[in-house]
Amino acid sequence: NSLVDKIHHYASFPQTGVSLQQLVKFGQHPNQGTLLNAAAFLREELAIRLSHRVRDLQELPDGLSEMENVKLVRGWYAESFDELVKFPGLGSLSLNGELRSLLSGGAKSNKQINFPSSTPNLADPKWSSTSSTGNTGMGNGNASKMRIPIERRYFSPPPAHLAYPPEVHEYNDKFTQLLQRIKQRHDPTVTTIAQGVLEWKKKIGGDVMGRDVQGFLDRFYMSRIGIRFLIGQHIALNTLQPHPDYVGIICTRTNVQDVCHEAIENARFVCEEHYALYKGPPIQLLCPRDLHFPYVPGHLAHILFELLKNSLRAVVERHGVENEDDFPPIKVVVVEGKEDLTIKISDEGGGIPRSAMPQIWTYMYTTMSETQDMEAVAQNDFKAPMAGFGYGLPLSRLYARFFGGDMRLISMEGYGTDAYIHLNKLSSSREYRGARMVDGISAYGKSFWYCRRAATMKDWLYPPVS
Ligand code: W6P
Repeated sequence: NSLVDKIHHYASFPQTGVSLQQLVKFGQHPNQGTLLNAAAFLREELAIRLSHRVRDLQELPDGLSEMENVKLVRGWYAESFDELVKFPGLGSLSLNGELRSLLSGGAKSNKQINFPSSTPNLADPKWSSTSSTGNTGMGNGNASKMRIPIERRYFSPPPAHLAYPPEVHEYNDKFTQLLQRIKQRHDPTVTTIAQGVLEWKKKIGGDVMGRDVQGFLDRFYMSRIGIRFLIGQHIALNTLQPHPDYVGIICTRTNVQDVCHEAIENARFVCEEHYALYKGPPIQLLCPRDLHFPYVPGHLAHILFELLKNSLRAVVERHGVENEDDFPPIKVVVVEGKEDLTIKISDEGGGIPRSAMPQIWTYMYTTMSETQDMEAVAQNDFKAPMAGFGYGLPLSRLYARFFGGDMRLISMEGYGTDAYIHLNKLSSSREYRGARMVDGISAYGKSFWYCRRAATMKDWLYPPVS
């Protein structure tokens, strides 16, 4: 089977890490030439990453690979892989000499926006119809000429030499649409794998998950975050209205207080709905008003929302819905250090015994009975927000780790829990692949960073004091 062979071939290449810095720098040159280079890079890189996942899904221990839902997900990965490798390469475009040399990386390399070059063997025409994608540096001599100052980029028409023929735009749009379809196809991956794991757990009749399965799921979901991040970034660069603070889905000035505020509102809302409360436990936020750093706001909001829900649930269940007016507040403190940005969420929800701690991070941990789990998953009710599925915490920690952060829980059984979110201000994408990081760590230059202090204490308080 040629698809199996192709997957096997691509899976023999290592995946290439991409740092946040590369993406920001690249995204600030969003003209057609570089977008096409991004398409060429992504087509190959995604094919490699997807092929690795197909292989991993085939090699799961103890019959987990044989679960119908796991096979279903594997099928999606193979299908998306197939669509990517079948997508015509840049070689299919009839381009003029200037653009061709721009895309083939023949000109001098501009190190500043150099994307990782892909694995050389894939340039073999046997595997890729575009030999030019083989070693395409993202930038080159011409790229520096095309550089448009950030504040003018959005509002002036492109210089004449950037007006590419319609087929270039068509090619670019088609590729973006392919990525949109692929992203959508994989939307139900987490729920479907979860269902597969539950079936498997039932079949082997065990309640404990081996370390190998836990490790597999960590790597698998981390990889998924990376793939969807790359796809989301490309789609955003091609479809979203430009915004001075955004490069694709990366916000170069993610305001921590704003994101905390939003997560607090959402978590409290969900809590109030779930427990039919008039007012959920109060949440106090202490955060410098102007604290910002480059990040994907959606990732941070997701992490905060997840932890806040856990704290809210613990407080409500410890103190009882009938004591609505006497809930002890949950305290969120945000502090900026030189390297780290740390968010601590403290609740008085009674804490967790140390013996239960390791379970918190497993994909098996749940506060619901198994049958309830099965039903909820079957109904695709994964988002049932307060349900306590047990996937929220390990997944949130992966989101934190994705850009070099981490998450920790410290508990005082009988009193409450402190959750720490550590974020790396010098963010760079680090994906886990086993114990080893795929990505090199390239920090931002120091000049990029500046720390502003709150003018007065009231700037630090939430709700805002007027
Ligand atoms: C708890 C259990 C928990 C998990 C995660 C975050 C906060 C809390 N509080 O009682």
